[in-house]
Amino acid sequence: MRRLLPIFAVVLISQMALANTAKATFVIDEFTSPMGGQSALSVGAGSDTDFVDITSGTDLPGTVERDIGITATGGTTILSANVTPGVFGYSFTGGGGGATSSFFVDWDGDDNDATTQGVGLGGVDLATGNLGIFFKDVIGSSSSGDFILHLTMYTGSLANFSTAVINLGTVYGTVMTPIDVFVPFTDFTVIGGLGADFSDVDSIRLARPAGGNATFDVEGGIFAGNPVPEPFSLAAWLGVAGVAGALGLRKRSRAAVV
Ligand SMILES: [Ca+2]
Ligand SMILES: [Ca+2]
Ligand SMILES: [Ca+2]
Repeated sequence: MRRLLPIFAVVLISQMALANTAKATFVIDEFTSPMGGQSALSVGAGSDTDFVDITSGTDLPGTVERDIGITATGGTTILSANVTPGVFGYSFTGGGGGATSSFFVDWDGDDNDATTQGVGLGGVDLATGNLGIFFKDVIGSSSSGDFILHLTMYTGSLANFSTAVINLGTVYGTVMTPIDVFVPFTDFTVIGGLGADFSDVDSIRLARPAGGNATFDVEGGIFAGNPVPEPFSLAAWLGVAGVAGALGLRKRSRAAVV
C-alpha cells in the first residue's frame, strides 16, 4: 500500500492541476474590461502599473477593479501585460544578461491605486459549492525554466493570507492548445497570520515571481468552480482507486487472519 502512494499522488496532481475542463460557478474575471486598448503596459527595464474598473464579466460584488503591475530588472526587454477583451496576456522577451520580469494582477476593491494593494472585496465567498480556482484556456511557454505563478487570497487584512504555488512547467503550451488549470483550495498554504478564509476573501493576487523569458495568456477567464474529469481520466482514476481499494481490502483481510 505504501509503495502505491507516489503513483496515487502523481495521478491526483495531474488530474487536479491540469483538468481539461472545469465548471465555473463564480466569475472572478472574464477579462471583458480591457486595459489600455491593445497594449496597456510596455517598458524596458523598470516598472509600470495600471488599474481599470471592471464593468462586466465578474461576480465580485460592488465596484470592482483589476490592478496590474509589471517589473523588469534590466536588459533590453519587450515586456507587456495587458487585457484585450476576453484575454489577459503577459509577455517578456529579450531579457538577456540575467534580466528578469515579474507581474501581479490584483482584485482588491475600488482603491483607484495599482501600486498599493487593498483589501476591499468585502469578504466575498468563493468556497461555498466550489473546490478551487481555475484558469480557463491558458496558453503560453517558458524558455527560462519552469513558469511559476503564485495565487494568494487575503482575509481581513494583508497580514492574513494563503498562497498556492502553480508550476506550469517549462513548456506548457507546446502546440498552443488551451488548457484549464485547476487549483484546489487544498493546494493553498497558510503563509501569513491566520491565512485566508476562502468564504471570506478581501483581496486576490495573481503574481509571477521574477523569472526569465516567457509568455502567459489566460483566454477564458478566472473562476471559482470545480473540475470536470475527462471520461478517460475518470476511468484511469477509478482504476487506481479500484487497485488501491483492492490492496486495502487484501491488507485488511490478511490482518483479520493474523
Ligand atoms: Ca484596486
Ligand atoms: Ca475605481
Ligand atoms: Ca490596488
